[in-house]
Amino acid sequence: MKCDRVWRGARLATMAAAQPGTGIVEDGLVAASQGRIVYAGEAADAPRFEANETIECEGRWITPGLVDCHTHIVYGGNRAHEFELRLAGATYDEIARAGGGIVSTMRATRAASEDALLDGAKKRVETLMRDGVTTLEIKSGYGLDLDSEMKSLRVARRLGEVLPLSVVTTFLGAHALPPEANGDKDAYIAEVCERQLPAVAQAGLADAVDAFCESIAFSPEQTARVFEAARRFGLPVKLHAEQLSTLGGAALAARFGALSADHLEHADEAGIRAMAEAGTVAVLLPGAFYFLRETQKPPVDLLRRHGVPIAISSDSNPGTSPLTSLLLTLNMAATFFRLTVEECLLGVTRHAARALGRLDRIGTLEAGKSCDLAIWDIERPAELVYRIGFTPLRQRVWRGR
Ligand code: DI6
Ligand code: FE
Repeated sequence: MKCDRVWRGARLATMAAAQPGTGIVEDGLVAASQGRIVYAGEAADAPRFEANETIECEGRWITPGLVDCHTHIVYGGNRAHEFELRLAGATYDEIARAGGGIVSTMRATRAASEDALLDGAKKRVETLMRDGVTTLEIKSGYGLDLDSEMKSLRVARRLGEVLPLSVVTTFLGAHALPPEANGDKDAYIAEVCERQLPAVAQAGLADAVDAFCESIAFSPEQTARVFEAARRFGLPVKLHAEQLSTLGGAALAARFGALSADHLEHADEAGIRAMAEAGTVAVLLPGAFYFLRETQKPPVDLLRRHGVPIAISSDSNPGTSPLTSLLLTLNMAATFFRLTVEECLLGVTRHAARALGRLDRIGTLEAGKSCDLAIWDIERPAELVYRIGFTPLRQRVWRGR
């Protein structure tokens, strides 16, 4: 059988649902043609391939390329000064209410040119890529007006054109209230639903719609309006839910069949049961938990008991998670949230792909999927979670290259 490339002599963690755990194959082979996997599994069971190129992996491990399914990585400026204020005792909430926080990044994002936003984000994305990331979700939400939201989403799309990775975009107009709304959240939500979202959808700039459901942001009722608008344009939804308080965001997300509900530190059992029934993925974001020095952990045992798939993401953003390492994020998920190595690895592969609605294309090593691989210089997969500030990535393969 002819194919473009074969990787052999590798140990695989296929992450395929059909196999137990992480789907370990001790003597594995991966074959790719035209950017897709045509075979991944035991070398002994593989058809005889005639490849244009054969790569000897010498016992290295291959996992699916990693998926970072929740970032706000396109933004202007940074928030180092607010970090100093927090070190001096101010809280995230106080800074946000005093006009800092998301709104300070909004000002810098509005002021930045498209090229400047691209240059800034590109460096951060390249850093994530050194951890083996091949698919990245990027949200808007620092523009908070039509032009700046469109600008941010265009930059996100361009990142996927200038860098060898797949970018999935999410419209997050309902992230915070811009100052020109003069405190009128309902009027701003109307603007998001009637003006921003339709324009973004018609321009094809968003793959999904998100909102920040929180007392410092938008209520469940306002969030529901955004979700109804998304539904009118056929866009799937996801939600920043129960990060700082219990507002019922998890159940709300489930009610709209959301791809994911993210954060969830304060989620209750009713919300988690609803997520399980709806097939909504829980995206845990230990970087924000760490950086805000939170003490309330997400209810991991409840998620396990109800069988909710758990994804893990960097939440890379300037305010609450200035984090650009997905492997460090895994170490945090294990250390703070007590996730197992298997849960961590599934959280940045199969379950993260599902949180993006892309499980049919990425997230596991299975025939038919995009040949996105991370090849690692490690002895066992636990090393990907164990180290702090070290990337054992040998090679990243995106769409077969
Ligand atoms: N939750 C978060 O943690 C980030 N956005 C959100 O909705 C915070 C973003 C920021 O502070 O800039
Ligand atoms: Fe976020």
